[in-house]
Amino acid sequence: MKVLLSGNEAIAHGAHAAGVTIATGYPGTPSTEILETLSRYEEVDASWAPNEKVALEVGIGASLGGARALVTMKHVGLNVAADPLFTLAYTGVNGGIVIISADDPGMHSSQNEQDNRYYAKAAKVPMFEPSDSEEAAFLVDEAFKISENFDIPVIVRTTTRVNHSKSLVDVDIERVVKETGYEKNAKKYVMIPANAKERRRLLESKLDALAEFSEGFSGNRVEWGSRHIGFITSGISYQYVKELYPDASVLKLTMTYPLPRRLISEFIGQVDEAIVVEELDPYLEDQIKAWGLQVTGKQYIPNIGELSPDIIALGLGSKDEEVEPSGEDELPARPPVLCAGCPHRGVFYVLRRLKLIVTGDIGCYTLGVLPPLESMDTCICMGASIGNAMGIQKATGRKDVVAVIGDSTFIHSGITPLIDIVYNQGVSTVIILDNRTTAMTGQQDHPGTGTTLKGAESRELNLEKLVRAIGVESVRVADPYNLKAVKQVIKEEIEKEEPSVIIFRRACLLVEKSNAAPFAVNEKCNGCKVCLKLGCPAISWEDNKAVIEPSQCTGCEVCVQLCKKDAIVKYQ
Ligand SMILES: Cc1ncc(C[n+]2csc(CCOP(=O)(O)OP(=O)(O)O)c2C)c(N)n1
Repeated sequence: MKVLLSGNEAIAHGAHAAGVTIATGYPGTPSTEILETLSRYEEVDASWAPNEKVALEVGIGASLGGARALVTMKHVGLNVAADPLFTLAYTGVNGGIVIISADDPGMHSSQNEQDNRYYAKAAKVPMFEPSDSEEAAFLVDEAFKISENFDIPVIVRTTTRVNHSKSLVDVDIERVVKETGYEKNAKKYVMIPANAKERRRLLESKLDALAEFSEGFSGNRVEWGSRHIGFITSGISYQYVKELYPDASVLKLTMTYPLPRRLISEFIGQVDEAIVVEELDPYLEDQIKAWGLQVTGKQYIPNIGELSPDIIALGLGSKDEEVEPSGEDELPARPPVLCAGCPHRGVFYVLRRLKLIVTGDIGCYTLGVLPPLESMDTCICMGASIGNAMGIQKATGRKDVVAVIGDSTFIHSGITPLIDIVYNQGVSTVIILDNRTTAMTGQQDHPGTGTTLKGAESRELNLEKLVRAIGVESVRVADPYNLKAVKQVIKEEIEKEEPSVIIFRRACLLVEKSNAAPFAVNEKCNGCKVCLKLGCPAISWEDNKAVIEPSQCTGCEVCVQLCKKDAIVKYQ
């Protein structure tokens, strides 16, 4: 039976069919739904790790224990997990390990658009790139076999379009579980230099064998058509090429590390002109050129952003007069905003008033950078806010440097930089915006919520106790809906000659719905616009007066506290 599945659902399905028993990862768009889907299978132990490095390390342990392990993350997550990855290539696996790297060309929801194909080459591990859901399911299953046959971890690299688009997948594949059991083997798994040197040489011979495998792998295939132009492509770009040039010859590469050199060379030799169509960097093109083969690519196809049939047609326009961009109107932009009633809003309002240096981090609260709140000075990567604050404080000598970080992000990578502040005698204030969830990626649980991915009750990480144990003595907890309290506690803490942590705690409204009655604006409104400075999407401006949309207002009362005219009252 074939059913319509997203790429993420298909990957989960493929992993289930492959007999995966342990699956772990850290949320991150566009990868998140893979583990959420897998968690519905009773027979799969699916869990959120505190970060991607821990996820991969658990995956490695599971593999050594004999299980097939799936580890999922978004592209930048692989930066966090890179340390174990590079050495895992040396040790190899026991049960198969497949790592999903979900890349985000176009940065729909990411801070950069790094091309993770280079990770496969740099870490020396095989990589596969599906072009649709059916292939994603097939490749995950296949990747486990390759992982075990070649004793190596495998990366399956997807991109947002593949993760989130739906296509038909055969779901009648039977689940086969194969567990190999644990066997002590220090020479293989303890990477002291003496052992690592041997494994390093072995890895090179595995790559030679994998390159040979790549030549005959069914996913690397030629689809012959006109020999005037031959396209070399992979992933979602393959779909675009087929849509635009159904009659052209195409070499579809599905195993993109190691590449099948002979297959590519023979293909190029049989077409008049070979063009590489690939998203982001000239990963394929550079390698093919390095072999001394004649191809073009990036001279026509942009290396920035997501591709589309239109962009490719435009780029190759001079070559194919018949293909014109469709010229469809762009959809109107809908910039993201903090939700009405978001507990982060009041904190940013106060931070702006106080004119502090605010080092920011990644999560819903990053939207505090946008007007009218405009109260964030930096945002680099998860966990960076705290180290950034320490550095700015050291360089400027200013005490009024505040790091702002979400609860999930603090647990992910905020703990070690806080240790640095304490250890190296910093005095910055760290604000943890504890909304009791990982809101940005769709409200996933984390150690601080006390509930697992499977919905089981677990021990809740106590942030106050944790930061005290690190050595922070000034630890305050306050309600972010109370603007006076927010202002007072921040002012007091930045004055101190010691590190301090403020936890503003209030659940995200998408997790705990509000039952409070909405508010409305009455005739006392004098049009001062102070309530508009909150940037609440429930408040708008009509006929020189503020207006609150009752269906959007959550009754948080933050705007009520700002109105000097008592013009914001319960909706009647
Ligand atoms: C290394 C890395 N992994 C995952 C992500 C995806 N991501 C962005 S923010 C975030 C966590 C947000 O949760 P939290 O810090 O609690 O803030 P909230 O969105 O709830 O305000 C995640 C998982 C990322 N950007 N980088």
